[in-house]
Amino acid sequence: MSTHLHQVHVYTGARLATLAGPSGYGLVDGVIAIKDQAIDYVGPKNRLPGRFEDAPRTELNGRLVTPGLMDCHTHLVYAGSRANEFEMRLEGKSYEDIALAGGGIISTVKATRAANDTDLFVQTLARLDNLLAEGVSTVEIKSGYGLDIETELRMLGIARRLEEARSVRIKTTFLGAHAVPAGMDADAYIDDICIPALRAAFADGLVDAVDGFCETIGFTPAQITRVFDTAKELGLPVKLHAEQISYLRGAQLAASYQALSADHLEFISEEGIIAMAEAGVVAGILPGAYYFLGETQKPPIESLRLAGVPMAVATDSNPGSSPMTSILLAMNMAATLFDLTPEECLRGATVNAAKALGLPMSGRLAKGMRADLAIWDVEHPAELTYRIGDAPLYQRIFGGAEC
Ligand code: DI6
Ligand code: FE
Repeated sequence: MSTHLHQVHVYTGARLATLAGPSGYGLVDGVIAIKDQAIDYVGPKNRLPGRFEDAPRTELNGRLVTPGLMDCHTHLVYAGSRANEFEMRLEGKSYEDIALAGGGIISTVKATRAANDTDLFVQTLARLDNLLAEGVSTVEIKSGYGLDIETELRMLGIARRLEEARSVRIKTTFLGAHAVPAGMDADAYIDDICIPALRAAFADGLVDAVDGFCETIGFTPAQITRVFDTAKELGLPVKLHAEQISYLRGAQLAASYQALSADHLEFISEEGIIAMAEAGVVAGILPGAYYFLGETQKPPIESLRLAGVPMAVATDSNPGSSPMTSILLAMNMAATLFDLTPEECLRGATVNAAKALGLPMSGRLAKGMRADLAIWDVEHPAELTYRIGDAPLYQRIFGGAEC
């Protein structure tokens, strides 16, 4: 964690992928000046305002500077591993079969409930560190492996505590509607546990947004509606796991609540795409789960693009369907598997991820934006999406401070 705080700093010799406009990398060769926690100037060196004349400087020798990357969909807090289910799937069982037989999410719930806070924290921190080593500044983290009031709150509390251990911004999402606990009725679970857990977590200041798993193996739109109505009453934004393995009109449901994002969307319909476009809902593109589950139905990227739905790219880091802690790999997969352009991938992990998190002052390099930066040992931004297994990070700047 950095202790080097400064008031003003100028980085010279930078190649800046500003992403400032609605399209293009917004490449600028020049300088970026930071004052306190915000970007004060981005542009050519000869127009740097005079007030920065005596500011400390760092020469970047042509290195690429991007906004700090943002992973806007993760389930980073959990205990245990599901390698056994990975083996079962390779022996022919499906993800749904395993879930219906009491494995899947429920097996991670058992491990998470059994883990003490220290173990849960340490296991999560290791995953977070993998993301930070790839220039990530902001991570969204969901609950949903507790499914009881105590453990849902514990997960969110651990997510919040990560901000004290590392230079990172955490956005917490309550995902009580993730799976039905063994032996319980889904409706009773929503009314008697999930919604009270949401109210308790909110009262403790632990919730930034509310999510649900709207699938045939998860919750129905009617059940999600009850959770979303509670979120609305509490003034919390919503988002949704929608149309990943079944088509339940989750995208339309998310749009009707002005959700921040609807994520996965492999089985979304044209009607769902239009609803998202009209409501300004971000599409969370999660190629890790598609890859790891060996799915064949891809999200309709070209239709989303044509409709003007902003696309975010995230890891969906979780033990069951996307055991991945690399945002750069998610970007690479979004390009290789789903045909997003490298520019869309970078936007997906910066400006559009910021949109999906309700953080309009992040994700671009422009005056007034938060000074979360990633400085890379590459010449062109396409290299970030192109490489596999290589994190060419030179330096991370978080809130204006070098990490
Ligand atoms: N996100 C989720 O929450 C589920 N799928 C997904 O993409 C399942 C996570 C799990 O299997 O643990
Ligand atoms: Fe997920």
